[in-house]
Amino acid sequence: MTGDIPLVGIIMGSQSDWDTMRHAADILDTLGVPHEVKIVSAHRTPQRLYDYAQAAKERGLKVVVAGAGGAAHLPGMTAALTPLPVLGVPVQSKALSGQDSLLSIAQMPGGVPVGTLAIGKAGAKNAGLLAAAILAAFDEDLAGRLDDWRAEQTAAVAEEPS
Ligand code: RP5
Repeated sequence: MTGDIPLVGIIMGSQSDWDTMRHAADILDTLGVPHEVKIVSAHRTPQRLYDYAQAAKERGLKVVVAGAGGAAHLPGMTAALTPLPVLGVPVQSKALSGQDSLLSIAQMPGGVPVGTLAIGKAGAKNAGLLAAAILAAFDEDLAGRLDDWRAEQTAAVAEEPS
């Protein structure tokens, strides 16, 4: 679903974040939610960040999913520059296993919210699901696909371990 006009922008601080952030893209693909994927670093490409965040709403995006690791300023800076909801994914860092990323993203000052997910793959997957749920509030077809996905997940849980 990267060909259609994107509703969700997935951004990440580095190529090295893609192994984590691909899980947000995968779930949006599964649910048929048009999205785009970009590398936008708060530290290495600050002008790209400004340009992306300031144009995001005007371009038709509805939700931004931002993943970063370490001193993870990308989600917070994005939230400061766009009125769109921003979902932050703490990428698991090498030095501190993502605790640094988590606290950098979660501990925003009051007034500039970032919806912070779990560290790593689970957080990226849930960010995709949460972005879809936000859009589904205004899209009955998508709401149906999300219900179906959740029902399949429930049906796939065995009652006993094999
Ligand atoms: C952050 O620094 C990125 O989000 C990434 O998680 C981390 C390390 O980046 P690389 O040195 O691997 O490019 O900005």
